[in-house]
Amino acid sequence: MRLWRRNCSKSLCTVLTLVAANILLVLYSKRTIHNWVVGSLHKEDSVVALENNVHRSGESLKLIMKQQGHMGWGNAEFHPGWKGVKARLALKKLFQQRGKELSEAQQKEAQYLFLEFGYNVFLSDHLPYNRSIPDTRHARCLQKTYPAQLPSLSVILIFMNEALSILQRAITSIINRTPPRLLKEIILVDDFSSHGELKTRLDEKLKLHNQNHPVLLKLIRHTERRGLAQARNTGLEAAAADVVAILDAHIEVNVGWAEPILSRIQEDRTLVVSPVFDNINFNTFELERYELAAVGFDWKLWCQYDPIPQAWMDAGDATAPIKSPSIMGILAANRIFLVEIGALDGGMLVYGGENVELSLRVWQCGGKIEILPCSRVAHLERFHKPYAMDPGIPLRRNALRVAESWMDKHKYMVYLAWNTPLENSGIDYGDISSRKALQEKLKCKTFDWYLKTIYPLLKPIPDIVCYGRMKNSLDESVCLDRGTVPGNSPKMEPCHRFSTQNVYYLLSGEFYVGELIAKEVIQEQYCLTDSGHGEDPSLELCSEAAKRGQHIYWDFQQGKSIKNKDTARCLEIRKDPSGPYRLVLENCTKQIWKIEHIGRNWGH
Ligand SMILES: *[C@@H]1O[C@H](CO)[C@@H](O)[C@H](O)[C@H]1NC(C)=O
Ligand SMILES: *[C@@H]1O[C@H](CO)[C@@H](O)[C@H](O)[C@H]1NC(C)=O
Ligand SMILES: [Mn+2]
Repeated sequence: MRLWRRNCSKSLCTVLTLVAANILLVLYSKRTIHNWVVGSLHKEDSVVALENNVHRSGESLKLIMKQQGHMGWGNAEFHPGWKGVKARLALKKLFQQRGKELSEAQQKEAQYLFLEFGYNVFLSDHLPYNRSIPDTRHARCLQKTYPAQLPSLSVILIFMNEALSILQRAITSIINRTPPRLLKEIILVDDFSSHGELKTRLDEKLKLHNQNHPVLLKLIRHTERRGLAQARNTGLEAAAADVVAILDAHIEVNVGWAEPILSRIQEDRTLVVSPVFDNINFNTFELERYELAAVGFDWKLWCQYDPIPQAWMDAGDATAPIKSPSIMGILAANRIFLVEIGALDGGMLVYGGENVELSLRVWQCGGKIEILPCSRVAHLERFHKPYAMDPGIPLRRNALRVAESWMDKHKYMVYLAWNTPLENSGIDYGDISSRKALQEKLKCKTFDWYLKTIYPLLKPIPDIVCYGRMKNSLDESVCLDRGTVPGNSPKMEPCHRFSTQNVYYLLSGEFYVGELIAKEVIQEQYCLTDSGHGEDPSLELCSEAAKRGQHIYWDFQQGKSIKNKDTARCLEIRKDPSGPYRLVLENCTKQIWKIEHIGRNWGH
């Protein structure tokens, strides 16, 4: 999840800051992360360096490195810097705060557990399962009353290699903070964990719970790894209550979380609702309150917090449901309705994108999505996920599956954002006939309707004529790169697959450099600019550069020069003696450029 803290009166400012931070975060290369993670361990004199540690920690680190967004496979991508920073900080804090009290063996164990699970298991194991957390609801939520008669609730907790103490704390919070008459069952779905303590020890713990609360807990184990969407479906199939709440297992529900959900779904069975999340710090386990926000996504279908709709703010009721384009993943719905609209897409692999698929289907096929401000769930955001794979790989594959299933004529935007060719992408997104059958059966509306009616913030850009990495024929091992952030100097860098080397050439003559933003309000797209003086090209915010009359329009055709329409200077590269290639603006010498994917005018 990308997060930004929202302040009603300063939302735009907050958005801008956040987007800038995101751009920064995508910049770090594999080597940087390696230096950070390993470097920080080396510098941690008080602890045993990683190399001295058990072999498995080394393996875990390799796994993490892999998950931090290496560049090996295809052009899948993850935000490595963000996770790298967190990893570094977390390890540092872990030992600064606890290092003094811990024996060397304990320190090793804590470090091993941290790398294994992506959060401070050592600390979690020492915190009570029934710990109190701050009530983060708005004061007005406490005055709300709910009908005496409410639907029954099945809670589904899905997990894969979660620490047992985390699961125990989730279960305990649900039992203690849900009215017993409403809580029919808690269904645990294990997506084929390999971790030992989740086997017999979990069985024993569940038996203990069921002694106090007969038949409350059920456990279903997948016999092979089937991914998040399937795990959610498995839980849904087993559920029997009127309403299902499908949660991650690394959560603690807060007081009064269930009543707003149950009463709202009782009022309207076509609602899919989400609680508001607070963050459980993965190192300290302290709760960080998050402000209200709507949930959206970008064209990579990566989820993002969006501004709350103006209509909600105008209404002035802090407890009112917030209409939202999407959900983060955790959801509650009428069980029968959720099955009617097709549950989760079982064709999704690993995780990522399944939340957007469900969201589009809900809105386009007759349902609605709301965030309920009075229902709060604390969620632990790990610094790495347990699925042993670069998350960018399934995320891109799943995103293309969503695009092909639901986004009709706008699907090209997902390909563009992932820098993937529209034809012959080589990516197998699986059989989508079940999705098409649902569209027929439920008479779903178009994605165009969804964009116009539900999510006007997300803007298609139909006039991108070519996109991808851009190379000069003098040296095809280097690509135009967005350069250091903060900063506005584009560079030639060894080619890689992160979005800092994405280039989009528009019919208007603009060159977008870096990640495709394409969201209204968030005017953070950078344009290649000729300032008119000096040799150096720069990157300027497109919207502002256009207003200021800067020279952001270029003539370009595949295999030709890049010539500024105003200054008539060309973008060229020049090799300094014994140095790398440098970008310059100069009188044209017929250097030629190529962009990876020949596009077209995508039309309307
Ligand atoms: C947690 O459980 C213990 C033992 O049953 C009890 O003494 C304690 O008061 C509980 N704490 C909370 C916050 O409920
Ligand atoms: C570039 O071209 C202009 C106009 O043709 C000329 O006046 C100028 O001297 C040239 N600059 C260089 C560095 O050759
Ligand atoms: Mn989660």
